[in-house]
Amino acid sequence: MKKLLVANRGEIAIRVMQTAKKMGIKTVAVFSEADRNSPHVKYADQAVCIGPAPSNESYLRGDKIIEVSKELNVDAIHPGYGFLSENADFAELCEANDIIFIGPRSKAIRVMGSKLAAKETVKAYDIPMVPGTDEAITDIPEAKTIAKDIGFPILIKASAGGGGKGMRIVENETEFESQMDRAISEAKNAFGDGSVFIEKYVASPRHIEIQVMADMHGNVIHLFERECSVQRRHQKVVEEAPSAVLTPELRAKMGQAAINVARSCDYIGAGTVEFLLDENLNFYFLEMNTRLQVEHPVSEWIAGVDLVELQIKVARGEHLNLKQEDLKINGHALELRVYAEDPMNDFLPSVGNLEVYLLPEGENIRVDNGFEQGMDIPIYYDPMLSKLITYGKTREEAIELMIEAIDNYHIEGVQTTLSFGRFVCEHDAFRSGNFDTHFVKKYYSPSLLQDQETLEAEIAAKIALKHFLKEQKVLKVPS
Ligand code: MV4
Repeated sequence: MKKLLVANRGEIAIRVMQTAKKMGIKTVAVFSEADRNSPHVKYADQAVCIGPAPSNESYLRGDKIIEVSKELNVDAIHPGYGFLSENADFAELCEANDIIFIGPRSKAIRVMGSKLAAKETVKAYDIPMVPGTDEAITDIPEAKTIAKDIGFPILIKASAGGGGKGMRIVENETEFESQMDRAISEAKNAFGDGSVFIEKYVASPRHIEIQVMADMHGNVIHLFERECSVQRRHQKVVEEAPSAVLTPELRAKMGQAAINVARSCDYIGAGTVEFLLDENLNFYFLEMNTRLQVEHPVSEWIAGVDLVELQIKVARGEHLNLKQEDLKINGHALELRVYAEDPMNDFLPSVGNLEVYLLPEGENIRVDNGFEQGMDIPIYYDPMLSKLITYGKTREEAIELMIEAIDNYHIEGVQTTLSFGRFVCEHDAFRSGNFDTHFVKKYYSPSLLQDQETLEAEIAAKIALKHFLKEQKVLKVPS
């Protein structure tokens, strides 16, 4: 593999190219007209414009990207996350054109893209699943009987959904039919596939996911868990590894379940198996994400691996040289997603110019960043600016360092989620480790951020006054 094209933008494009460079592989960036001056374009050895700003005319144009790859003699394509990363047709197109797709084979992407096909596939592998139906619902009265057996509340999920899209809670029997009708028509509209199924609703779960890595020779390992319960409307905000609540025994069990999920679909490369964990620490398989995830750095830090390097190696056909029994968790890592969104105003995207943009630096701080001072934030894409990652020997150390790093991250020109990250890190529920997926809904309101800012301003004013008075005294003494 001499030349790698990264079919993505922003921080992840740079992140992937960093490892490619380290491995002596030439890099090709693709970019839209909106990204002409973006850091990922400058960072690459070669860069090609693939179309206008809207992603369906640029970053989603698989055909264009293949064309560029052939022209430039590209050996492999890394899709990053989002865009084409979980597009089975694109993986197939790469396969058909003899270009290595850095990810699993198209078949695994397709199976895991359908929640029902995924359930069917893992069935023989003894994976715990939430009680529910495992086939698309065609007969609503029959489904109602099943729902009554399971017990309300239940959740209707779209098979083609995922990441929270196409879900509906049904609290009781009387609303079952109407909710079912709506769910089916919504699924048809959103995904072109009206298949839905039902599950018992797990009321206050944690979201725990396991990082897996598989080679072409049947070796599959897991790289422990990530705790991703701090999320807002299915958008993760803070992630960490390891989870504050897993015991070594539970970790081993969930890790083995994740490995089995990967085996069930002949998985190759980096993947993530999502689980719900209930209050009694029962875990249930939800879905598998067949890509490198945004939050992969926290796993890299505690496991001491470079996941992109492993992805590239297994894509070249190499054997995983890591054995499960040799892997161990070292310390604790925390990630805050820094979005150009206004936490005071319902997290509305806050686009504009990055008038000031200064990153925190230091030992145990990593910033995976895609922006620089003076840039405009394009309106066309996800407004994530960077990921701020901190590490500590203990969870407390990682949290303290995160607060310090947030304070040393200077952004002016747009609103960001930095202040929100500080709120999370200072919250008792977060610090105690006793929280679930309802954390944000339960504890956050903009007024708290306001209060916090006022409090900080007051403290700063007090300190300033103290210094002022001290100086006054110093001045007074000699006289
Ligand atoms: C659930 C659930 C409760 N019970 N399934 C949301 C994302 C998708 N991967 C599955 N999700 C959920 N499935 C059952 N049977 C609650 C969620 C859920 C959730 C899961 C993970 C992280 C955040 C979440 C927020 C709301 C709901």
